[in-house]
Amino acid sequence: RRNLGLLSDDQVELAKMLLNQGQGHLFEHWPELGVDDDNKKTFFDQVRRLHSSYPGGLASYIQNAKKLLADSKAGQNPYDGFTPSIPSGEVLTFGDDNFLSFEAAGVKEARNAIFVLVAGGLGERLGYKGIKVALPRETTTGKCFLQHYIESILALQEASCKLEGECHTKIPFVIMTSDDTNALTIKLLESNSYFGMEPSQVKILKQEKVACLADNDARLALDPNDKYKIQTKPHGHGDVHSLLYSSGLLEQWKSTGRKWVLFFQDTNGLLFNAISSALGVSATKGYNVNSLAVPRKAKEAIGGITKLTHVDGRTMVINVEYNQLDPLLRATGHPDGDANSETGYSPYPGNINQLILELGPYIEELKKTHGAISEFVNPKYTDSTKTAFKSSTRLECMMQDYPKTLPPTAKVGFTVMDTWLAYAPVKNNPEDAAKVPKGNPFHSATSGEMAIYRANSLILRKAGAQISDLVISTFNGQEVEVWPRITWSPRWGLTFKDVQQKVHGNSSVSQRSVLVINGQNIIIDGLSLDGALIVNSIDEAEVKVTGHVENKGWTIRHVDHKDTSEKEETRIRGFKFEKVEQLEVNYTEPGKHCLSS
Ligand code: UGB
Repeated sequence: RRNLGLLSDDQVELAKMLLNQGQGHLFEHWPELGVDDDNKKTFFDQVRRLHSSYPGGLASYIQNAKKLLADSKAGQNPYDGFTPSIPSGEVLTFGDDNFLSFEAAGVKEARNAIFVLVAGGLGERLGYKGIKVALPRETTTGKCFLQHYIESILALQEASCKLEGECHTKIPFVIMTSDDTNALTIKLLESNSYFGMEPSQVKILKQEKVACLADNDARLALDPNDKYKIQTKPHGHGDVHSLLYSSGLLEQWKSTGRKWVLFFQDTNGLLFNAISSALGVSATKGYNVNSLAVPRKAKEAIGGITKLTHVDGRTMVINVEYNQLDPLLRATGHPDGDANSETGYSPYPGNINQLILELGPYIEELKKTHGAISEFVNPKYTDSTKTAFKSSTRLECMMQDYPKTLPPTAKVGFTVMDTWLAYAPVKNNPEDAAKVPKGNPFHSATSGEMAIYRANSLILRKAGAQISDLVISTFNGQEVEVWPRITWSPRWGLTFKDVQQKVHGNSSVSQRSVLVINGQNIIIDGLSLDGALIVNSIDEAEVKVTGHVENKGWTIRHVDHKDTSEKEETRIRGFKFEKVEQLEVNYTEPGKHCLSS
């Protein structure tokens, strides 16, 4: 009350709302008018931000928190009343006729797509200091994840438009950032001319953090270092839905005929191998929601896609997060919990958090929910009385929980792909990765890069080329398969059909080789490679790569992750290339060329 004279009308309203929600402690320490007045005003700036960025405002946040904290204290299981069972979905086999026809359908649809990258996470598990999308996807070319994603979207745009004849569609690309990643993401884009994308195609939506909760009464926590600031933490990737809703972009896109929104995560270097076919599945099957999945090893830190049937008859196909799947199974008559079946995999496909939503029904749903996603709270209690927390907590939400509010008539499906083709995220630091149980994926920078070479080698093999077998090596304590280091630009091998048309069966690549294909019209026909070969060409050139290329190539040097003389990007993968000898050719003139030695 003593400070009322300081506050504007809307600040008074915010203060009243906080007091009504039992938040008087936030003001208890405030001195009289005239002392710390600027800090008090800044406090309300923050309150206003927290209030406006949450669907329903801060009062809703506090009420939701009270309910979820009470449920948590009572040990209430969020899946009470639900029985899990194995769902059925579309299972694709790479390279067969079914796969090729879904891929073709997906490329056709791509001109109606919008891509949304959720990149607000700091990647605490990886422990990397920078933003994760700036990490190299592989170190043969050194291209970062963001560059690869943008080049892949542009390649899809071009291929999709070609099918249409003349078409000038620019596929929109949204990046959700947070205070932790926003400035660095913008800097990465700006200092690289948006990696060839038109800046107007890119929309950045920054998520706000949410207020921390100090106790079971949902009293907001003050920052321990600043008593005029509420402590905040990330709310999770589920924020992407409310941000898209409030941005007004969805309606704009609908009015220009767009049909699909594709969500994806920050460090999956294989994802675009799977995008076209998965989009084809959505379009062909008419799915309102399509989640991409891969076979999952029990206990792997990815959610399991599960069919849930409630005692009241409701059913839904939804991701059950990895820490909840085991208790849910145990509580419903599966004494082994999250265990592998005789196939060696969990019967619940692994969610890789690539969602394809049909835009029209998505907008209709968001009109109802305003993008609010079912939340959860995960307090760490000091003891079994569950009366106090070890540190403040907050509500969280996940983007894959979007289908939870959908009506039973919604068409919710999923598409399972081979892991080698579609999923190799970079999430774990070297120490944690080395401790992963044998047989489970490391999800580290080491395995993420090696997975690119394995996938490209297997794709070329499937196209008929002879690719030498892998060798096994250990980097940063992780035993990984090392295949020939083959990479290509997305415009060269966007789909399997593209690769089939550009690689002829009479070609071979030895295990120690490096092959970089950088240009659209490069045909590998009768090449026998034993060493390092880099082929660059402009679009107007048509290059036939043939003959025997042999040189000393690149060797792989081990790097210890504790070796601080190396760059962090190198240390976390545990190896680097020593470029001993290579053949690099550049075709800069239009017309037909032949590399033959
Ligand atoms: N992210 C944000 O943009 N904002 C946030 O506040 C938090 C994250 P994590 P997680 O595919 O491997 C997910 O931390 O949440 C972005 C699925 O829930 O890497 O542990 C962040 O930048 C799980 O079901 O993953 O697990 C990143 O791009 C499983 O699918 C993305 O959200 C798992 O991913 C994911 O954040 C997986």
